[in-house]
Amino acid sequence: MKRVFSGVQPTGNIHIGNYLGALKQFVELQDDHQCIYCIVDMHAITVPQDPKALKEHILDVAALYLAVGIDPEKSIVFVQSDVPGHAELSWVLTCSSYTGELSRMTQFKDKSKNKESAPTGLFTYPVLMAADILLYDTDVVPVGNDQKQHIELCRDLATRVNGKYPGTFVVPDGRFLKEGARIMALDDPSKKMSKSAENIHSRISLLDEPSKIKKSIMKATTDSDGVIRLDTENKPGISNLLNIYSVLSETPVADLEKKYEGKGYGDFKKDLVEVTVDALTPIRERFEEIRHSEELMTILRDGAEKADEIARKTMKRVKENFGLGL
Ligand code: ATP
Ligand code: LTN
Repeated sequence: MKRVFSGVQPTGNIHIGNYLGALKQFVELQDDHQCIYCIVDMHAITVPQDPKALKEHILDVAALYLAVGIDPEKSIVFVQSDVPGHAELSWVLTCSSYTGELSRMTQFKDKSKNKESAPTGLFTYPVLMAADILLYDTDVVPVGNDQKQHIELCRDLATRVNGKYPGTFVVPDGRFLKEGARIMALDDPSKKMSKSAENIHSRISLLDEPSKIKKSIMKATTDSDGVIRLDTENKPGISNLLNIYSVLSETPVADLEKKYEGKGYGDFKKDLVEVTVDALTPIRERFEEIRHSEELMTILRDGAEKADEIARKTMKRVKENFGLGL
């Protein structure tokens, strides 16, 4: 079975962009892959975090993983900082990377824009991400489109090290979802939906109450020509909503365009509220059941143990190939 690895940062409320771009694939892959899903808390501290809130967010993401359908009987679920190999391998890979290639990462450029000096962790973030992936001899990495450049860097690093020390790493492939791969912010469809955006109506979180979902969708930016048609360039707002509707209801966009021919944005948005509430309610209910349970802690502890076992084997090989240690 091919091995899958992916991670989500515990930096806030998981939104439908994370769900449709990443988590939904995580669940689908479980049946015919060996999957490892991580809560990447060490990535979260690349920007300042409140320690108490971070702990809560770690457990939130873990409970959400399970609530969307990740099954701990099939997949390994764990917290990144519970497995020391991530930090260890990250250093080894840092020494195989160049400042030039890291400076070209668009996420770093975005996040450090207008700052006189950026945190070093923000700069080396993609190297830690490469370590996450390579530590488990990963074959496939399901992620949203925004991570393409980071996956490319990971492949470059693996190939570079293998060139020097053959057989060190498995070179992984990214798996990007086309439909729904990039969900845009509801208040500004030129930006991606993000956990960290200030306006809460820019996103729909998986745990939003129906009243909040309604408010955010009804407020969503559209355009003035009143036609419900997919046209990302000229009608980014409606196209984004169509895309969300389509993936949540598993209906092709063309069918939706037909269904709403001659209808207004108001009707369309009302139906989208219903579709969204129907899709998210079972997730919210399951989340409430497990978030404060002892079961969740046991799953994370077991997960870390299993992950560590794989990580140790890789680190042994890496250290041997690099000539590190005794
Ligand atoms: P932030 O915007 O605060 O940096 P984020 O929302 O991008 O965070 P991550 O934890 O970085 O969240 O991402 C988790 C997963 O969700 C990744 O695989 C990422 O590619 C995917 N993802 C994030 N935002 C979107 C989006 N708007 N549309 C589709 N996928 C997304
Ligand atoms: N950088 C990713 C989160 C992430 C990740 C990973 C995804 C950290 N390590 C390893 C896949 C594999 C993000 O911001 N979405």
